[in-house]
Amino acid sequence: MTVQSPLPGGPGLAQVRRLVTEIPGPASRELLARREASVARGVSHVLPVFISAAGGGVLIDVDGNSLIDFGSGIAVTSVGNSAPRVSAAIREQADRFTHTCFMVTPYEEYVSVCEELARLTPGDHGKRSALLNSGAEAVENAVKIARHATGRPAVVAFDHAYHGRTNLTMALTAKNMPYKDKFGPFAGEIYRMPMAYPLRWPGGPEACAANALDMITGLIHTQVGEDNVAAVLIEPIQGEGGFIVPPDGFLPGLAEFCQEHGILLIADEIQTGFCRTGDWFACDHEGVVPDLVTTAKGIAGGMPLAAVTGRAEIMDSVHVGGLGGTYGGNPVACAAALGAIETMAAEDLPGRARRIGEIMLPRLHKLAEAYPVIGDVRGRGAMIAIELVRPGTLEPAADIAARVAKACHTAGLVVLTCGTFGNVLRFLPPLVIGEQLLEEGLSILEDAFAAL
Ligand code: PLZ
Repeated sequence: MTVQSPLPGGPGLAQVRRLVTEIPGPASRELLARREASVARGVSHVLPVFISAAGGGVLIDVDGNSLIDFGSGIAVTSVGNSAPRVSAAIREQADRFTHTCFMVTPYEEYVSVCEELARLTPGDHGKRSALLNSGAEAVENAVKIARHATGRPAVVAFDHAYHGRTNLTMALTAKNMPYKDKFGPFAGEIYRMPMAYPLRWPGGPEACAANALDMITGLIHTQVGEDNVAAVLIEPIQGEGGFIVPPDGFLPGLAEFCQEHGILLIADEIQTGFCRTGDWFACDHEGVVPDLVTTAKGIAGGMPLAAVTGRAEIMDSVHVGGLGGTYGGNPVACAAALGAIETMAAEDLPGRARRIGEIMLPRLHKLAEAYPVIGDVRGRGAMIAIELVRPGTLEPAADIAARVAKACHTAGLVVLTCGTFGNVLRFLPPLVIGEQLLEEGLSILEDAFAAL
């Protein structure tokens, strides 16, 4: 028997951290044992606690502990868990119908989501969208569409990139462990280029944008040939690879190069999109208008939904029946997305994301002054990270990142790590988190560094 929280989730949950057992408590430990005996080992977890309710900035576990959420289920519950408009829309839709398959008999909710995507994604050109179930599936479809529209085979991706775990998206993802190791052979015609990573750029952050653009365009010319490239695929701020923010000018330069050569620019906004970085989309920051945009995660308040949105003529170059899937744009997921998007506008979540950044960054910079193991503080809006190194060097300190994360977890703060070298602590609070809870989370982090 497991103890279930008597409370429903959503923003009505008490917005406090409260530990009533050790982490994990007895009810979670019992579920962990069942998990071990039934769930594949390859599917891992960050914290060994099982959740029974969540909302606002807290997660409640089956032992009654209330944890502060700096993870949002990996940048998904930006509107908060069980956000009222999202759960009401899900309930209403589930009571009317749960599935027809849009490819068999269509329904309005799918069309409404595509209309919202056309309105909200960068650029005011004519757009079309296709809806899918997961981020990886969206990236797969963006590549299919780009190849079809251009008649070219090659796809350019970057160092530190993450695009998913399917065969094509593993090929596009840069990091071997844990994503790719012995899962090959991988899809072909993927060409990897250096990423404009200011902290680690050999010539220093000032030279990074111009040097990286020179290298990338040079390598595409000599190793691939511009005319063979269907698309350049990039996360405008890299997520799993370490919250790497390219220097100003890099993305616009890349967009210009693509346009010059008839190469499609695909922005993977799966982690950065839907208000996370303080704009509706990270590309908005420098006014970059990609040809195709992939979205997922934050789009539907936790329901599985993803999309490819792009220039009408590119999207519509694909023959009738060339895109789809049984569940893509499921009506319940679409209703949730409409509720989530309404929440983002009504509660000014881009503004909330910027405010979160304004609160977090000064405290993190101060922490970095006190602890030279923090080699970099970076991010935008509510997508913030610190990169840990051996003091005075760039040598990654993954062991320290793991220790700090563990200390935070034990104290009831959910934080995630990331980065090619596993040495980045990332912070992705729900955008609706209360400021007191946010400050308390930062204090826990500071305590974790003090206790090192
Ligand atoms: N593109 C930019 O961030 C998902 C992965 C977690 P799916 N990132 C979290 C894990 O370890 O599996 C992601 C992303 C970017 C694509 C994806 C893939 O999205 O919905 O997980 O398929």
